[in-house]
Parts: sequence; C-alpha cells; structure tokens
Amino acid sequence: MSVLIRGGTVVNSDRSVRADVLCENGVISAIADSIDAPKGARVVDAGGQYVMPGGIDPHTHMQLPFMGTVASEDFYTGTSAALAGGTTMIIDFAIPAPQQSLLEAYHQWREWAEKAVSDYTFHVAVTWWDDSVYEDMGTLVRDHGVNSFKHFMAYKGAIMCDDEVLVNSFSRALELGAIPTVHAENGELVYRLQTSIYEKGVTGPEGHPLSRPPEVEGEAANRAIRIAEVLKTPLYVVHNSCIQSLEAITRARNEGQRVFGEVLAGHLLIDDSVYRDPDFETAAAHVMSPPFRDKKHQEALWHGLQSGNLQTTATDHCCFMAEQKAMGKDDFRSIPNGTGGVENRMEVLWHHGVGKGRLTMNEFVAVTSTNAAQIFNVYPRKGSVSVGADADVVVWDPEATKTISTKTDHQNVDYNIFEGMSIKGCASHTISQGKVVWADGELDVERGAGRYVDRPPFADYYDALKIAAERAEPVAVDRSQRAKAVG
Ligand code: URQ
Ligand code: ZN
Ligand code: ZN
Repeated sequence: MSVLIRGGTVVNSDRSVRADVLCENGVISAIADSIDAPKGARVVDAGGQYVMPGGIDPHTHMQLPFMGTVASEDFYTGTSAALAGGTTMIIDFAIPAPQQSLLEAYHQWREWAEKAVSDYTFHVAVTWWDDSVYEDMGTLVRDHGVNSFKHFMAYKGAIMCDDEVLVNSFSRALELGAIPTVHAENGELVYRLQTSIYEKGVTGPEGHPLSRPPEVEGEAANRAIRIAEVLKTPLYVVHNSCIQSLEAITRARNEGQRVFGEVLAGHLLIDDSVYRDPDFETAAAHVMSPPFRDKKHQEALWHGLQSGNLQTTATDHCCFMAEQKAMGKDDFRSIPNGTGGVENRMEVLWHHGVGKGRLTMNEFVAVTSTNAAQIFNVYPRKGSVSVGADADVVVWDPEATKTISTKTDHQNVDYNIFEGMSIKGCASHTISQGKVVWADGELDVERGAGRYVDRPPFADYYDALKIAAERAEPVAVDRSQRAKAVG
C-alpha cells in the first residue's frame, strides 16, 4: 500500500517547503517538488494544506487503574481518538504499585496496549525502591527500549516518591543513560492542605485547587531540579501548570542545566473558575493534578513555549466518566484525578498558538511532535517528515473549522474540557505507518495495528558525563607533611 500526498507544503520544525510526499511500506520514501503516483497508490490532495509530522503526545494514561477505579479510555479508543486529531504516537506510563515489580507492571501495560491502533511507548514509573528496582531499571533499558523513568512526588500513601527514592532512581537513570521525569507537587503539603480544607467543611471540587496551590508545585519542581543538578542527570518535568514551576525550569536552563518542561493544552487554555461551577459534574470533570490555575499562569506558560523554556505539549489524557467522578461527591479528595484531550491537543494549540500569532507553524511542529521525539530519542524516525522516517503524517487544513464537543469527538469519556470551543485549523487526513487512517471525518483504523516503539538510551551524552565525573573525582588531602612540620 502506498500513499502519495500531493500539492501540500511540508512543514517540519526547522523549515517549510512546497513538496509532494510519497509513503511506501510504512515509511516516507520520497519528498520532491512533483512525484508521479505509483500504480495503485492512494492519492491525498493536500492542496492549500500543510503536511506535518504526526503529533506525539508524551503524556497519556489509557485505562489507568487509579484511585479505586480504571480510566474509561482504553488503548484502542484512545489511540483512535488521537489519530482523529492528528496525533500518531502516544507515550503512556507503566505504573507499578509500591512493592510491585517494575517488569511485571511493564508487561501488564504492554498487554493492555496490544489493542492500540497507532504506535506507542511507555515511561516506566519508579514508585518504590530496593535492589530489585535497581535491577529492573537496567533490564528495562537494556532489553525493552525504555529510556525514561517517571517519579510521582504527589499522591501520598499511594505512588508518591520521597527524596530517598528520587536520589536512588535518578542516580540509576544516569548509569543507564535514561532520563528521569517527575510529576512535581509536594505530596506532604497536598495531604496536609487537603485534610485541613476538608475538616473546615469544604468537601466539593472547589477544595481541589485550594489543596494544591502553585507554591506546592514550585517547591517540588525546584527540589527535583536541584537533585538532578547535584547528581548530574537531565530532568523532564511533566505538566507544568504555573509560574512557579516555570521559573524553576527557566532558572536552571539559564544556568546550563539540562532540564526539559512539558505543558498541557488544558493548562494553557482553561482556568480555575471551572472548580467554582455550581454544577458538581462540571466542576468534578475538571479535577486533575496539578489543577487548572488562575488566568495569570496561562500567558506565562505560553511565554514558556515561545521562549523555548518549555519544549513539549501533552494532554495527560486520563479519563473518568461522571459516575466515576461522583465517587468524590461528598469528599473532593476521592474524585478520580484526570481529564481528557488527546483528540483536541493539536487543533486547540494551532488555533490559539499559530492562529493568534504566538507560535509559527514550525514552532507548532516542534512543540507537538519533534521536541518530544528528540527528548525521548526516537528522532528522526518520529517527529519528522523526511525520507526514511516512519510514515506518520498529518495533513493539516488551516481553513477547516469545527466546534469541539463530546457529542462529535471519538474519546471514550462523557465530558470534553474544550466543550464548545470553536477552532480553525485541524487534521483533514492522518496517515499512520503509511496508511490513511483518518479522512473526510471518518476513521479507518485496525485494532492491534499499533507497534511498541523502542527508545534507546542516550549513551553518548552519558559517556561524556561519566568522563566529566571521573575527571572531577575528589582528591584526598595529604596531611602527613603538615603533621611533621608542626611536630
Ligand atoms: O498525575 C497524573 O499525571 C495521573 C495520575 C493523571 N491524573 C492527573 O490528575 N494528572
Ligand atoms: Zn501527573
Ligand atoms: Zn499523568
């Protein structure tokens, strides 16, 4: 099966050029001013449209068991919805329960993901520590193509890591050439604030943001950054939602530390007024952590993307139906945390980013695809329209308009946080592994067609670090001479 994408403008993170793109046997085989369609090829008319690398969402949680329930979106429905929005690869999370083997959790998530319709890969969470975790991390890097390990600094009593786990795990990641990532909220402070707010009689969703103020996120982001600095590891901070965490990242980057920041489409566009909605279902539907913030944080986050201090955009797609959210009807602490958006990330970022002059088209490609591919070491196989790359491509119609609604989207959740948002610019065609899987508003996906994507460690970077560390080895002071001189 070959696909010829004709008449479009190819937009990569570094440049744009008018060109035809030929996809054969799952890869991009030719890019040229004019290409004749091979016999039997499907031709996609991309006239007046942009031909971009398929989106990469580096932060999703399909069918996550969490807070006593399981996320409603699974790997089949979630990757289908992603393709409908132009995202052709997700990076999900294998999250072991404390004391559960990392390898066992990894294999469980691999099994769940076999129904995926697009390519996927996994960050693996470190939620506890002993020698077996140390060994499993090595096995995962060496034998299973894992090069990133997640640490939740929140969720006390569940999957929260203390500093001892962070220090042990970050150090191990350095040995392996893997990158540590963090959910940066101080879980002790959250627990303390949750308890006092609930005991004061605030039991509704409005209590959620009150128990997780931006300072709680800023402290944890800074702590993780300083730990990474001392241990000489890179660091990826997920879902930065506020000025406080952005400032911590910006300071570190200005001093040459290798810290990367992710921002969610939701945190760029939705503010904390949603938690004060009198309707419980509406307010609870927005409960996720870190919470949506006061408007002043949104412009700062956009500036973070524009300045390059934030490199990737994601959704943290973790869906719960209204009846699941109602588990916290009388206690906001029991509302399952998570919201969706995997289908809408690219279109809302295009409309509010490129459409409003905040991002160029090339920067849009960088923050929705290329940067994530580079940070997690799958570039240029992913995140690039180039010969030899996987044929994961989105044909973007800048003139197409739509109003986002759960009534028309493909996500398996009964609430869309972008409900009612009118946007201009969206995916007209999505090509996954060289097959047209989204066209004319219809999905044509195949259950199980998705592949697990191996991500090699960053050997060269870490070799350099090891050399630097060896050179900086501390030297003992010889005091024997001094003793003689004094004696
Ligand atoms: O914390 C996360 O990233 C997971 C558990 C999804 N839920 C959320 O509220 N962000
Ligand atoms: Zn998180
Ligand atoms: Zn998450």
